[in-house]
Amino acid sequence: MEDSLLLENNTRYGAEEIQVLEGLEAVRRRPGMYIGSTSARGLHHLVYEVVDNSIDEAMAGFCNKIDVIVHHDNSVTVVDNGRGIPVENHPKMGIPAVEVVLTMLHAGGKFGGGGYKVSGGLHGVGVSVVNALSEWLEVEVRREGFVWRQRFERGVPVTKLQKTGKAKNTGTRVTFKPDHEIFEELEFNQETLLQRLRELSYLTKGVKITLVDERTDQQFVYQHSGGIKDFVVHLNKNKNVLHKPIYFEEIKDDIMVEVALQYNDGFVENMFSYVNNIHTVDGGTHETGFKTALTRVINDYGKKYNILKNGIASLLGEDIREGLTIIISVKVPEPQFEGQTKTKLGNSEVRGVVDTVVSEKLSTYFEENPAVARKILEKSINAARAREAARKARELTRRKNALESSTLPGKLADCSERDPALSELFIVEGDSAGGSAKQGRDRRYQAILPLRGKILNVEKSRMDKILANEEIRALITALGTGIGEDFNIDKARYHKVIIMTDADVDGAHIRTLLLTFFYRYMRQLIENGYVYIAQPPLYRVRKGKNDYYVFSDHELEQLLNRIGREKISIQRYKGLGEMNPEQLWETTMNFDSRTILQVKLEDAIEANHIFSMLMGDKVEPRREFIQENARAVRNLDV
Ligand code: 0RA
Repeated sequence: MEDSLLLENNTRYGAEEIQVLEGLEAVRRRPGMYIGSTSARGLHHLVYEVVDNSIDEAMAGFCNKIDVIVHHDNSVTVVDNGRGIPVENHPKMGIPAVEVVLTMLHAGGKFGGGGYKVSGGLHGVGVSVVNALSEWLEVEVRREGFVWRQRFERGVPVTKLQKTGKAKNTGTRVTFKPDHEIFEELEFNQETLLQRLRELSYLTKGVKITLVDERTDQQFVYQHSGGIKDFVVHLNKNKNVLHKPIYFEEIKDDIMVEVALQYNDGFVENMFSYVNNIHTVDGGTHETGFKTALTRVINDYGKKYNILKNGIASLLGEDIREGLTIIISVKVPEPQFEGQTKTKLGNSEVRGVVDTVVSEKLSTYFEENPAVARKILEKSINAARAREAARKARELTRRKNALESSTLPGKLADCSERDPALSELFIVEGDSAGGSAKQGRDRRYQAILPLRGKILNVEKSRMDKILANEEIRALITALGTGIGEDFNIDKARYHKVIIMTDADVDGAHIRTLLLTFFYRYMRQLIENGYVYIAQPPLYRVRKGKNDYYVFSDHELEQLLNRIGREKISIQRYKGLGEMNPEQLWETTMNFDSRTILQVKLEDAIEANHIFSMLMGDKVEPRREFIQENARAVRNLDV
């Protein structure tokens, strides 16, 4: 064999093995290329990657149950009841197929038994990547009447595939521990995982997805027999809806199109689009196809039945989409993602397919449900009439709000420095933390803007109402940039805008809200790298005269291992307000010792997504989220 390598222990490595090692090496050397980053986001992608494989199995019709278990040591298990990864020897490699799937880059799809692979976007890189980036990974396959197991370390098999018992059923179980040599952050965030699993459960109808968090002893179950139709109902909860949700799906030219929509009596368009289960924030050809079709179908219907008269010759797309909640999910064999953040579908063939499918299905629906068609037309005509007037009125009120007024808000404690490049603005949650920050700061370079609890209430409202919120207006004035179309980055009064919130749920909430706000109305602030998140400590550990500040549970473990567990006192900071000015300065604000995280556009996109789904338009969404989960727990199998 020419293409081979003689190892020290005299085993000869063939071309395939070399390829495997080189593959793993490449992944470990440049993990960001495969999973985006090695931050918390990349860490969570590992789970999504494994779950995606089970979702593929569900979409192929062989799996209806997926369990995700987060263990105490932040290792994760994903179990499904699919066919199990094949165990027979791979014809070319001469090793079990499951080992090939877990060690060869992009090997996952090669055995695919038809159907759609969700892979292709941000993740979809294959379980071998998860394997390469895990300290260890164990796979257990139930297939052909037996249980099979194999263990890997940093992607390299350390056991052969072993038959360990008999099995009546089939399925795959993968347990992995993310490698601390690779990831900056090792702790899984329960809500982040729940968010994605819930979304997947809507996108894959019928499949039952469970998250068991052994760290908190909690269990959550998501299952939606109606799929994206249930998703639309969920988004329209607490709204007055005009009709039952409309749902259809069709496969055309190898592209699967699934649409669910429902009008409410509000004025906001709420569209979520997905390609192979990836949320396409920036839309693309599938969205365009849908919009074109909807506009045409409604206009045609209006003309055909003489509803469009009285001076309105035709309706604009934006008129027709007022009050529309819609999910479009397409499955495309070879998706092309475009744009800076790769969240826009580029495949031009999809536009025509979606247009055709939506046109056919919707016109049939309207012929069969004329009452619904009339309601939608009536609403659209009102929208068209109100459009001009509304826009003028809106602009007037915005001006009146004096967002660009030169008087700085009273609650801002400004810095004395006038050079924006040297100035920082801390946006601080709560008056008491605001007080500490004002006392603890370096007043030459650091300005403090406390946000009162009231900002929490605005989660009920849509963004346009948030703009009327006093706290937000103070923020806009303090920043000096103006907003939306009038935004001018050159007027920014600070080149560091640092969000400093409590390390609890409300804090996360306010951070999400602020990031969403920046993303929608001051995107350049993020693109220019001006937005940061402060990292206050989670614990203070006191031993004798020494104080140690730690920033995660993982760090706490490490510290305790180092300094011992005797004669110590541990304080968990529930809020910034629990720190005195000196502590806040020392741990969080001091230029020399602090860590601040620069917000990337992707972080803001994620925040925006979470905001729209969880907070944007629901009454007391946070409580509802918890209740929904509580309900889910009661619905668990008994
Ligand atoms: C390759 C081929 C087949 C299934 C799978 C992979 C598979 C992979 C994963 C990963 C997690 N769960 C999974 N379940 C299945 C099809 C095998 C056949 O034709 O029977």
